[in-house]
Amino acid sequence: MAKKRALITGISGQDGAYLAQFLLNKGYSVFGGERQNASGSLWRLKYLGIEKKIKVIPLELLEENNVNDVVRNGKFDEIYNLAAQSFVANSYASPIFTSNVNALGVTRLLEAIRHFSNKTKFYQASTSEMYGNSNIKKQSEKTSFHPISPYAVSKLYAHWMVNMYKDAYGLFCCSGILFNHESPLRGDEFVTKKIISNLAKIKYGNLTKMGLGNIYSKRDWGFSKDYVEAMWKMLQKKKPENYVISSGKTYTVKEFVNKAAKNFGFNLSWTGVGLKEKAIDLNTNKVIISIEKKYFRPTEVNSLFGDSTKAIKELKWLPRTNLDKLIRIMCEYEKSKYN
Ligand code: NAP
Ligand code: G4F
Repeated sequence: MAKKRALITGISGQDGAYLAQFLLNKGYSVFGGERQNASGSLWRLKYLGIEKKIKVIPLELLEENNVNDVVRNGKFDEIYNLAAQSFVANSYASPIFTSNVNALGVTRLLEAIRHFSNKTKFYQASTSEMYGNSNIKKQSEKTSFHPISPYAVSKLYAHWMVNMYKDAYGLFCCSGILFNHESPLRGDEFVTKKIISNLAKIKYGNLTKMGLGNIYSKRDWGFSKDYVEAMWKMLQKKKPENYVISSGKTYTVKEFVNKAAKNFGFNLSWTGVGLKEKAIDLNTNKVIISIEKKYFRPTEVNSLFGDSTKAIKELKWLPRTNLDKLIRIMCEYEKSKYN
């Protein structure tokens, strides 16, 4: 039987790398879309030892003709749209670019599928950020959306477009509403990676301290490698449906810092409030974390806490890696850079 053909947009990103690895193990031919003016690095694919197994093709979501050509010529069985301007904090400075890629980029892909490849199944990377500050304690597929950043608004547009193309044109398209997921391959700007890589630099390198923003926001953090499996499972269902994918546990950023610091042998003591709050390492009596205004956002999602009951039941999917284990994996990776 011919190998299934999958296109992953955003192949250079965290999830792109783990999903590519997962699909190769399933026997797929994997094509990866890389944008023009890309960061130029496929280091994540190299780290996983799969860069030679992926057929990388130029794919810029801002370019309608490029999107049409790739979809028309690719004859893909499945397309996973992971490409996005994915950093919430940056979306306030670049709301138009963020919308063009994250919102209209998805319409370009859906239109291309509708016109040139309407049997291709489509996965869209939706996000828990779409819930905003929900008054529902645990967010599920039934919880209503109140996006509060340009990023979240752009993603909700895409989410509803996917629903619309499914209903109006009968395309097999669906969205995974994924809560935060992390790994050693996470971008340096995201808080988990920032905390762990900076703790490593403080312990083994030349950094003396790091600044953070709102350490009281809560996130439901899981492991990217577990979450990409759910994306694939969604496209193997008979009918397309949306699913929440989360760990079902929530922690503050401060709790994350405390757990990560223990992995490096720091003995943290917190003092002060607001912008005066800081963490001292009692081993050295030095301040290693301070709070800095520049890291606060104009609007903040205070708490995310996911309910994946539907995915657990219908996809037989489980979050296998708890936060302590995830932090251990990420810390070991950073420590290995200094050995
Ligand atoms: P990521 O590491 O930031 O990767 C984003 C990818 O999109 C990169 O490959 C990037 O290319 C590419 N890209 C950006 N603009 C593009 C454009 N105009 N045309 C084509 N490609 C473009 O993100 P991730 O953590 O893997 O997340 C994957 C997807 O899931 C994203 O859509 C994100 O919004 C969504 N999501 C993530 C999480 C999470 O916690 N990780 C949770 C929910 C949803 P460059 O390398 O060139 O920048
Ligand atoms: O790691 P973050 O930047 O992730 P955020 O904003 O939750 O978004 C991530 O998860 C979403 C799913 O919910 C994805 F859709 C999105 O693409 C991305 O992957 O920030 C997490 C929390 C925020 O509350 C932020 O205000 O950490 C807080 N924070 C505190 N200090 C900080 C910092 N965030 C960053 N990036 N840097 C800080 O210094």
